[in-house]
Amino acid sequence: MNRYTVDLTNCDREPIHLLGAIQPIGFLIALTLDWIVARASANIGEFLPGADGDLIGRPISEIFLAETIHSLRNRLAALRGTNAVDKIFDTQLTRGGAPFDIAIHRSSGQIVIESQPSVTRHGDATSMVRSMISRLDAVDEASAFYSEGARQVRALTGFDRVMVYRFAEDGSGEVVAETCKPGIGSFKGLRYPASDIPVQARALYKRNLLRVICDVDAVPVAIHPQRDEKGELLDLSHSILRSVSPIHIEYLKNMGVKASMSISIIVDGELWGLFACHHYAAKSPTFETRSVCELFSQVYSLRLESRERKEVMEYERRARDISDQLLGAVATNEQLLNDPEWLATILTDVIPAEGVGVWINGNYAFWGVTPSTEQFARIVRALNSAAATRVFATDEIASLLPEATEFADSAAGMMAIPISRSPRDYVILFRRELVRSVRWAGDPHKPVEYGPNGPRLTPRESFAEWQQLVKGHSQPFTAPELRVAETLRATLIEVVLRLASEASAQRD
Ligand code: BLA
Repeated sequence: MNRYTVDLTNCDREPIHLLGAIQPIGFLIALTLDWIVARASANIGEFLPGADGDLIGRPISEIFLAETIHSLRNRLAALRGTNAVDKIFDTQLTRGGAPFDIAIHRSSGQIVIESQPSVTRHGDATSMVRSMISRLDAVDEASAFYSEGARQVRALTGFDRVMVYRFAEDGSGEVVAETCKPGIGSFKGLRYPASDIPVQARALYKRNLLRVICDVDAVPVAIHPQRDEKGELLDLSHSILRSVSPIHIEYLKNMGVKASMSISIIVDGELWGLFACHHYAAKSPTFETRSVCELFSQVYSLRLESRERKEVMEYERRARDISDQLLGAVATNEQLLNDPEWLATILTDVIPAEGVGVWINGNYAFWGVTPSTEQFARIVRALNSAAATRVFATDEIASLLPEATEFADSAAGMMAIPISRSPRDYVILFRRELVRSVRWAGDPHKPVEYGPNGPRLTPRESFAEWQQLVKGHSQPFTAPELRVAETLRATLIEVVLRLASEASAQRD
């Protein structure tokens, strides 16, 4: 097996698709394009009595039944040069042998066949997914949609805990829904830093939608030979049995988890999140259950995508209504603009914030949790020197004004909406530091012995790491919120200009 030295400092560089080993629940054979055995996992003899290391160089027709090879050839032809995986269930590989489930795909110029003994089948996979989906369609709220997804995956697979883990733009993530067996505590609402699921893993999970770790204590089985005649390692990106990163195994062990599975949720071509599943005993979902899970998460992803589009459209429509309301109200009562409470109620209805400050002609007014007058004046000066003529938003005011760390506990992020032609007058929405609004739900685990990398590889330490990383940051402002703020800016400028021209007309 290849030995890479991985530790907490170089996780992003661990080549998790080239570890040269599989999990012992099945075996792997890689064939040349003329169906000669080029590689085999060291455990093949346990599954195919009589087959062992000297398979290399032999035609597969000497080992598998002719009709099985025929089906495999047809499946491979249908995959037409892609890396996609196809599966055949409940098939004999050798005469008189037990039935196997088989997965086939192309990789590194070879044909990869992975197999596992078949177990009793569940029934019709399509109707199973159909009934799972119809339950999803019955729910309304986003949070209920997440919980229902977790419930469905748990009902299908029987994992002790199933979570919906949602990624933020910076790669960190949050457990947004969870369903679990009683008495194992909860991770719901918790956040973790991007490094817990490093960059290359997130990239792989966009291409390969599902991975299982059947037993964290199982010894990985090496594939021989590791390198082909060109010196290349077998790319296991699409392998079903791929053995996973030892760092991640340590994470699971430190958590007391014995088996894990995760399924990608892809929205608009990006990794939106994962169904993350834990089990406290070894667990090996069948090839068929995995296929149903993949299909379910693909349909789930599409449903989520259309829900999110609809949500953004509805949000933007509501924002236009608010903007009209604002215009109409100020037209009949111009004093309203100097009333921060009124403005705040309207604005925070569409752009959540804990505080609002208004700065017009050197007069300021506040609502909610905001910096002091003097701090506010400094922010306005900094904004003016940055000559912001458009909406400016940051989740870390200190990136614009270093001394803002002093008041980060009351205002860590802000959205500044310039409301006069020259950047001078502003409405500013403030958000509090994010760590203050998220609390650790308690440690659901018994004390465990830590692996060589210590307690960092545990959810609690991850949470602490995440808190460190987001210190001084607020919940970021989103792209739709920025678009809405631009609309509101145009409205506010219009109002301010009209009031100014009315005032000067009165003076003349
Ligand atoms: C993979 N890390 C993962 C996966 C999850 C997590 C879900 C996908 C693999 C799987 O299905 O188990 C993280 N699991 C979590 C989190 C929760 C959870 C956050 O249940 C919260 C409740 N991991 C670290 C650090 C490193 C690291 C510090 O914490 C590296 C320095 C590495 N995690 C790591 C790697 C993988 C991984 C390399 C890829 C595993 C693979 O697919 O080979």
